[in-house]
Amino acid sequence: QSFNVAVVGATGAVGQQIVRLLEERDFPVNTLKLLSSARSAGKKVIFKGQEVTVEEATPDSFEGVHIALFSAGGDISKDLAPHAVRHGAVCIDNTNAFRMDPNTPLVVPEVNSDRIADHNGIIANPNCSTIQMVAALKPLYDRYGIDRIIASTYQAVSGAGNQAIDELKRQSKSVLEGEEVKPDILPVGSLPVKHQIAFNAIPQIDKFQDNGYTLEEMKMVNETKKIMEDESIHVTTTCVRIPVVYGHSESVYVELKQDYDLDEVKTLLKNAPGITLVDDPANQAYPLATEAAGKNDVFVGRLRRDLGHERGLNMWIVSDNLLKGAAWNAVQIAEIIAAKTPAIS
Ligand code: 11C
Repeated sequence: QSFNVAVVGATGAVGQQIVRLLEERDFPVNTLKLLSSARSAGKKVIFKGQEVTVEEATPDSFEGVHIALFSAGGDISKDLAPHAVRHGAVCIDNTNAFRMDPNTPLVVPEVNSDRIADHNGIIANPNCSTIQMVAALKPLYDRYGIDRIIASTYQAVSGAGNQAIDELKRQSKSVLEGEEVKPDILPVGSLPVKHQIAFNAIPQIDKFQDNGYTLEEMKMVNETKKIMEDESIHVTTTCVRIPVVYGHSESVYVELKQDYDLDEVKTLLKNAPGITLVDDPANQAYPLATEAAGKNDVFVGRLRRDLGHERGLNMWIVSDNLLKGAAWNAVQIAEIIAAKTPAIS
């Protein structure tokens, strides 16, 4: 049993990880089509020892494709995913294009894998900062219920793509060598004002919305409610870009609906799928971006009861934004689809 797979955005920060994971997981690939914008077409990528040439993605690229993984930006997904569906492919979309569409499931397998079956050709992968938070909160939601979430994020530059990684490295070198820093990409490539990211913290990820929150902050608010299927949860967020390359960190304060026992919380998290508990203050053990980078799990620690609210709990949640936050979550969904789909070749 194997599948004709297409990766759209194959040369981007997430696409590269998808291709690597398909190989590492030995995903049942019959043919692999690597697609991109015209700019990256012609590049070569090695998959299982074979050179694959990246092709320009067009509406007809999806003929014969069974599973298409998109991570080339929302506009490309909006344009091309419907064509992939027309050709009979199931699309797993890493962009914001379809996430809040009521007919598109928004899936984190540890939380709501049962929703995959509801798809109409497209399954949306949530935003990276949402994925790691809901994966960690789901066991607590199921046991106690959740009234309120207050999250502050410390996000890696790789969330903004390979160019932002280059920018952080270039700027860090300039600062250390006493040269002038010329910000070019962050906080938002398409906006005129840029800020230094090296040795700085920028409280803006994506564009501001009319309500004063950024789009990244609103993604966390809206996606959390959709994935948890609970509009009553109060969610508020502040998203900050910091000079880290891989791994988003989050300070999450959660008010549970029922009284909780801290040891039970630890046990629930220890036993939860995809979660690694690292919570040993006596030995200064807690999740770190440097240790989460390159791993598929979500790491949780610094668990402590709020000093003013009996049902308040503080947590520190860290995960590799390109892996569980994007490529790994998408490949997990692809694996679930593959396991449930009859043999096709
Ligand atoms: C960031 N979270 O860190 C963003 C990247 O909607 O999938 C992911 C954007 C998205 O900049």
